Amino acid sequence: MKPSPLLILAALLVPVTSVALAASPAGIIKVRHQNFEGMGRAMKGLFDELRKPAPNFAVFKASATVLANSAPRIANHFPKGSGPESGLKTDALPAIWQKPGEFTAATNRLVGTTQALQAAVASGNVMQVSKAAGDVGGSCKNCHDTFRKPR
Ligand code: ASC
Repeated sequence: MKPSPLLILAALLVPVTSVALAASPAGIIKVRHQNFEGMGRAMKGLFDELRKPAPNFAVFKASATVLANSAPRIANHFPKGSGPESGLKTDALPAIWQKPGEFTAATNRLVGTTQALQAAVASGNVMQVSKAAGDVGGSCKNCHDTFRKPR
């Protein structure tokens, strides 16, 4: 059966609209929320597992992988124009753009602690995982304290 011209047009428009959405402030904010929400779920999975008497290292590994893959993306998640001035719903504070050096230092700290978490998981030692997970949480908080609207 020959696809209808309308179907062909719709198929052609999907990538065009996706690219436009990704480049718009709304698309940027959506993608960064997804990244942070994924990190939040990974943190919950990690700490829930740490509370168990015999933690499963496969869960640690999955959480650490999400965190280490997601953290470096933050550097690209706050282009100019994607803050509160966009008029969109965001907890991002203007400090992100006013103190770019401090913001980069805070995101780099998170990247470092997530890599240390991966190393701790690889060590097979629960105490090391616990310590490294606390350091990741500290890096989240460090950034939220200055760069996210208080909740
Ligand atoms: C988490 C999570 C955060 C941080 C933060 C640390 O598990 O979702 O946003 O840790 O609460 O203070």
